[in-house]
Amino acid sequence: MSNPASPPAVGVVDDRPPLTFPPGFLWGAATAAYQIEGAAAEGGRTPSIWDTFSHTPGRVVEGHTGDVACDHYHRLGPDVALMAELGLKSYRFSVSWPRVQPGGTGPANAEGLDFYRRLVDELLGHGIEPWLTLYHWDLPQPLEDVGGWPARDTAARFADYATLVADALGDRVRYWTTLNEPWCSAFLGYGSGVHAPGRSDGADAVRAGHHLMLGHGLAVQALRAARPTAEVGVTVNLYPVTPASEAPADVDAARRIDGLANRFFLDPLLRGSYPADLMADLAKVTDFGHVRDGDLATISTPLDVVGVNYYSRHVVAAPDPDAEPEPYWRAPSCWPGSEDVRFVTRGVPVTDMNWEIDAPGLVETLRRVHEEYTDLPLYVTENGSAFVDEVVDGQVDDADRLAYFDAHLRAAHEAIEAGVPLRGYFAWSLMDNFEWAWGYTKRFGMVHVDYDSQVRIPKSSARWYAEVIRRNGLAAQ
Ligand code: IFM
Repeated sequence: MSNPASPPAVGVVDDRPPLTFPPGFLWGAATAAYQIEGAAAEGGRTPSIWDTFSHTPGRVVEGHTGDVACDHYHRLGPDVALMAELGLKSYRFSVSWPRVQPGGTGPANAEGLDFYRRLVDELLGHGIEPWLTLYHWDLPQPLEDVGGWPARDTAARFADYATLVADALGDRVRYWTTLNEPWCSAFLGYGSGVHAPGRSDGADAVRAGHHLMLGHGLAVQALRAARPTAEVGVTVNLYPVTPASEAPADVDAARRIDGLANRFFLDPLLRGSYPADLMADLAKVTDFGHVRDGDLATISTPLDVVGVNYYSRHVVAAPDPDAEPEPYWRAPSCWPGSEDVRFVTRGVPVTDMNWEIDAPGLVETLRRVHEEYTDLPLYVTENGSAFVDEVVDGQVDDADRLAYFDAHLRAAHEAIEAGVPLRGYFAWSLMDNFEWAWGYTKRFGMVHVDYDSQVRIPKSSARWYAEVIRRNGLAAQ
């Protein structure tokens, strides 16, 4: 089978045309605090749930932790210079909550905020637009100790933290994302437990999802109060969900997983309601007693932009009592109430995460958000792939990753031509980093990181992406 993400083989004529993106298209790359910063116990930072989780034996592959990571905390200047060398127009980073508000309550930690002030100033000094994410999964541990996201109060704490950051950085940061991928925080963190804090309870996962969205809504209001000119949004990770066949039972399995993966978040955030069919599917898990009057109005507080993270597609089939469950999805499950739905592999090329490469799925996803949910400007706030890289003579030729980006940028362009108001694209990731439960064993970066020496080597994909940015599009091949 041919690889949908690969350029044609040598000798095969490639008639793909050059593609130009709209003027002002925001080309960027993304990272997250715990994945790159290191300096876990410096400058007043206190543990987050990911510090606790990664230091718990058996939770992260090879016992890796984010203690040092890419040591970005100490290498901010050269790292931003590298971004400038690649020509990035924007850099999406996240603020570590326990660095700026140790413990998750009380006053700001000036030293923590100073790190982000320096980062933002350095970016602006190089003409790079800072794009700030408030929460990329690093809940302060003391907030987990009093209940974590399943507890309603965490939402209010998050809004307080948003105010602290907006007061400090609102004068120089235009783009604000409240949450990154609340599905992962809720359903991997509290459902399957493969992410921090590693709890496994379907009802807690559903409560966590609701309180994350409530925290988002309260934070949007707090950001607007602090900085009326801020452009505020949220980032959701979305998947097209395809039935393995047209059999009604497979179609229903796809409906259920689409409900949990996509509509659980899109509907409350952009329509102010939970889908009725999803609530029915979840009836044996929760009675939704945690949802109070007014919550959905808060959750759907109007936004300025919507961020979409896209990696792959889910193909699913009806439960089969005789089938061996896929290990990753086995109970405890991140699909409460639909644990028995089967995730099917189609035999198409996959990345090193075993995720199927499916660029057309990006077109579908962006069109769906625009056509079914919102006219707001959309940004691909993450898209990328892990592959095994090899350093040869000081170079990394990551042809697979480059082909993945190429195919997905072509898909992004197709979505724009179909009328989607897509305004920017952020590659995941600027550099190799701590890939959560996989530790440092998976590399998503356009820039290779040697974790012993901390030497950075831009891979072929980074050089290629720099050229894409320079041209504002893709050259004819
Ligand atoms: O590394 C993660 C990132 O933190 C969130 N989105 C998906 C990426 C790849 O798994």
